[in-house]
Amino acid sequence: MPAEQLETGGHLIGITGPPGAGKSSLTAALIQVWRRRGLKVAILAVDPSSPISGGALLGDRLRMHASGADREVFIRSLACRGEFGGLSAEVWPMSLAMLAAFDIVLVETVGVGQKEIDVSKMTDTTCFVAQPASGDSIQFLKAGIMEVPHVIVVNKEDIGLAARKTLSDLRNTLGRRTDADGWQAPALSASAALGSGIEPLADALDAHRHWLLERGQFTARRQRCQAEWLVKHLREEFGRYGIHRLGGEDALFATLMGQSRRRSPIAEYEALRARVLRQEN
Ligand SMILES: Nc1nc2c(ncn2[C@@H]2O[C@H](COP(=O)(O)OP(=O)(O)O)[C@@H](O)[C@H]2O)c(=O)[nH]1
Ligand SMILES: [Mg+2]
Repeated sequence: MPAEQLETGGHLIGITGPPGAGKSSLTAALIQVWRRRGLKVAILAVDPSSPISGGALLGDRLRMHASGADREVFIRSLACRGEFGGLSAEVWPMSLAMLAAFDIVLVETVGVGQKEIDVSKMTDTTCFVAQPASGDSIQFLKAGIMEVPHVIVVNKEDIGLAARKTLSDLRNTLGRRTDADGWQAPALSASAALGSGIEPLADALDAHRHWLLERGQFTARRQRCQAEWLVKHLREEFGRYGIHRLGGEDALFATLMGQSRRRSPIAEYEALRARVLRQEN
């Protein structure tokens, strides 16, 4: 077991993609795989189109698949969106806190373009669910509007040709591109309806986590997420003025990344907040 794994605990995963691509369906299918592997799973569904029914839908799917109530699976539908460039500022510390009790915390968000950036900056691993025959995601990738996710999955492979074509288009677009860490995102095919391709999807998500752990980049990634969150949250509360008071965004980011002692995001936020307020007096 890589040394980092002991201190970092669970896996924080973001699943995003256009409405109707099958994020909730794939999540329900993934839960079955993870439960078979003996993992405790928490799901936070952030769906602005149907904050309540989104979660209820997922709950229904689960009841369809799982027999009886499962105490090791936690599902919440969150109606918090907007203040944080898409995602509510609370989602990240909440999901991080949940990692103490669950092996996997998955955040489902709707995204069709720039919005994915939010969740990709909050999670260890980001999974993008592509809709067959929709060229949007490919255009966003090509234009560099969308950050390359860590895992791409074309859902609904049961519909055949259109799904295969989207998969090959995506693979061509991705080519040998890697993210800033050097990870090359795999593009997979699955069907939540048939339950096909779900094990490989779970494996690909886990492979990215292991890849980060083996390179000692896992903790650094978490730290980067925390720094992004702190800076964004501070900017939201105090505006550019507040960030300026703390030495400017670049310097603040560098300081936060350089810290060896890690505090919880809330404790860190309170400390920074106190510094801004002290200076204002
Ligand atoms: N044919 C087919 N339909 C699917 C599949 N997965 C989901 N769907 C359907 O696609 C629609 C949207 O699914 P949902 O999981 O709610 O998508 P979300 O909005 O991305 O969470 C629903 O009507 C699902 O039944 C699949 O693998 N194959
Ligand atoms: Mg959904």
